[in-house]
Amino acid sequence: MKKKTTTRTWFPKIKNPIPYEGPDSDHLMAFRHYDPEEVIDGKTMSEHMRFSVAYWHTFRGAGLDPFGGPTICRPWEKGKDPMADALRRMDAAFEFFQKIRAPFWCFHDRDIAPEGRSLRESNRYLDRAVAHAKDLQKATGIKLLWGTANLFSHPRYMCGAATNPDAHVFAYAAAQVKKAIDVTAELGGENYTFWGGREGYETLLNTNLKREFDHLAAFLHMAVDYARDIGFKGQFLIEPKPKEPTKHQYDFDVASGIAFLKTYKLDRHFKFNIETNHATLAGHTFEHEIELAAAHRMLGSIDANTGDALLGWDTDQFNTDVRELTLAMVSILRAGGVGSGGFNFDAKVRRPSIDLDDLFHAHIGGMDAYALAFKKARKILAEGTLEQLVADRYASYDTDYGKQIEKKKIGFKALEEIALKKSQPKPRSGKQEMYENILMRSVHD
Ligand code: XLS
Ligand code: NI
Ligand code: NI
Repeated sequence: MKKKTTTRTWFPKIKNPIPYEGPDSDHLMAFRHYDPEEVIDGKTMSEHMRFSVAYWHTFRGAGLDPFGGPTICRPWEKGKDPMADALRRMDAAFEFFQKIRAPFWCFHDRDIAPEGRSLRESNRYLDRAVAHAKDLQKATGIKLLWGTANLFSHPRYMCGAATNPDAHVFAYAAAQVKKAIDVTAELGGENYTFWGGREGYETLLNTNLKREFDHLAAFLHMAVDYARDIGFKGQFLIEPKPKEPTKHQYDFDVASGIAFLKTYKLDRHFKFNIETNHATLAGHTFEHEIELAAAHRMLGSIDANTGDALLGWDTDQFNTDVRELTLAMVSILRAGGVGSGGFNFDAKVRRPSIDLDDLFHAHIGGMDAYALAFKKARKILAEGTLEQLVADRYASYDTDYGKQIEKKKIGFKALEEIALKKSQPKPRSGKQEMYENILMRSVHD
């Protein structure tokens, strides 16, 4: 990564970069497991992990919650001229990306530039921010993992964007996404994400569900067509979430996403951006969502965070649960990785974590936990005990009539003959506790 050369520093007390000191270090401003330069299988850890910082949380998060206003006040926010603030904030952001050693970043259009009084004015602000981002990317070597459009904050989108009952709002959202794809392409973004924050309904009483699904599909087809027209080669991603802010969101989870994309013949163009906290909100585990997307070759990227077991909403916390992450990593590695995706920390510091240091502690923890999980998952797969046990569990489908079932070469009549001839199937233990002990051994040894 190239060094950035600006005189002003926003994080004077933080070393550039945060050092890797190994598992025995007791320094809190150091990595213990993530050594970006460590080479594994011919690739650096930085290339394996493809960590990304989420602009909206780390640089726009002010600690608001439904009961109180901002608690977090950053030195680069002067509050006089929104465009000047945007540019200064971006300098601070790129200094942060470098110091924390994240090779990627992600943003919504409205995170990096203010919303203007008209679409034209918003686009003009965005162009200025993008020109600055382009310079900073060039100076630092930091790249854009994905861009997206904020189609949920402004009141015009309160009843959805592509699924809004008013075609005028649909048109406005289309214009905004067109521009967001343009700027993502301009900055060399490797993916473009759609998270359908308000694409859903609050009550069926006022909703034509079928028309809204059709409109959402039409919108995504238009995005795909436009990307083709301008030669944008990035991967399109859908980020499922079952609810919040909307009561029922259409991209509920990976399973409903697959059904939607296949129904509307969009599946060739999309993969999934899976967020841990969204998986659990949908009543799934993180690894379930990964495994399902991978099974359909639609695993695209990860929004790395976690929820709180006691709270029922998207708390977007940094995840340091190595056991959970190891399970996720096993599924990711088995699927061949995330390709052009990465691990984007869609996570925010808690409302009382108001120091600049806290941003570093948060990311260090998240990056270390993921790096450690990556190594543990590799060990589990290389050692092969779990893989072998699972293969053995399904071995009856490798030969004879089991194989014919998988090849669809046998039907009910022939299977009935077999069943009548053979004695009762002998129950075999699922051995869950033994599997759990194998995992525990791998995570804790
Ligand atoms: C919100 C989502 C959002 C997307 C980007 O819950 O996670 O932050 O990642 O629009
Ligand atoms: Ni997300
Ligand atoms: Ni989220």
